[in-house]
Amino acid sequence: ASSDPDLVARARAAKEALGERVFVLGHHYQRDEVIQFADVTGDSFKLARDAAARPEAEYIVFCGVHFMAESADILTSPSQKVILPDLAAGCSMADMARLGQVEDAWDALADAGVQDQVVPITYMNSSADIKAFCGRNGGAVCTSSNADAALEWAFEQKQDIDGGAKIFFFPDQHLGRNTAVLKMGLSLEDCVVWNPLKLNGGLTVDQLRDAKMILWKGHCSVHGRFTPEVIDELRAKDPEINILVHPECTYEVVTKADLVGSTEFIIKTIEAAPSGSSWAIGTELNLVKRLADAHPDKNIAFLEKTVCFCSTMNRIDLPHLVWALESLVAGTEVNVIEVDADTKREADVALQRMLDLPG
Ligand code: CIZ
Ligand code: SF4
Repeated sequence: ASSDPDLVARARAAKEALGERVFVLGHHYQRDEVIQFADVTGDSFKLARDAAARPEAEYIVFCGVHFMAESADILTSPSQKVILPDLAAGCSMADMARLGQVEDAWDALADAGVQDQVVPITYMNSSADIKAFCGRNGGAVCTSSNADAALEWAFEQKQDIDGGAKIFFFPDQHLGRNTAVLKMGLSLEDCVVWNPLKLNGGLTVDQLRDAKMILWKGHCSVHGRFTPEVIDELRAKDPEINILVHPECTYEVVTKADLVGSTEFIIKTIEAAPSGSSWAIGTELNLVKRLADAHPDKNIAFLEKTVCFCSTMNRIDLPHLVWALESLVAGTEVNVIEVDADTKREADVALQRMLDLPG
């Protein structure tokens, strides 16, 4: 990486001055120039746990996006402060489900006479107020590595109810559909898509009654871009190539891939892959590049012809990190992410239900 040597020296000096008082978390989709200063790296779920395991750190500097910093604030002790080096580092997927829209949808499910059958499940990639909504309405949070366990748990919660259990899943329709159909044995017809921009989600009462999965019309702007056509082209060129993708990719892409799994699964798979093997990976480009650099004995390609970073992840750059760290050295806290007490309590209920899932 072509990090400015002056900024590298300043980040190093600031970290040294702060010592144990600061703990820097780096999401796998972060730039190399930032990752080099991370005390630990991980996906959103692992980082939330890593933050909770550092009670002695006064400050958690979260190099990732806003919803992740919120989750860290919920799971760490009240005296710890979580800092997001750039407040503009949001997540377009999380922004696709706003609390008001979800509450309107919930009311519409009541009007359709099905709300009693529904358990709300939100993906980790959602704002704290959406997690709190799930907490107070009998639901839970899930990640890409435990979505199947979360769906199973949710169906069990309402298994004896008239008409059968339903899940309302947000914000990522693809993770919801892929998990329901490919892991739980539901059919594509069991899934309907709730469009928050349409009256009653664009669905009829009959459709809601028949559905087992109500999927929010949200997606990831990075993972949603991979296409089955590129997989066909790569296979035509190299029949031995292994296609490895994240479950935020579309159903068509996931069904064509050889392996599907969370960010941590993708990393472990590449680490365990034999020397000389060929891979095309469908996930964020900073991570794919880093995997290619770390494994020069394997042929690792990106599953797209065009550049495909997560633009909001990339907002956290070395200048922002240096600014956040130097501010702490100077005794000024910047960009503290603080979830209010009520939201925290209810979101924690939904997060704890996830942490209690088997496996
Ligand atoms: O797409 C993302 O942002 C993912 C997979 C995040 C995470 O770490 O779970
Ligand atoms: Fe959000 Fe997708 Fe970026 Fe992840 S990769 S932070 S889901 S926009």
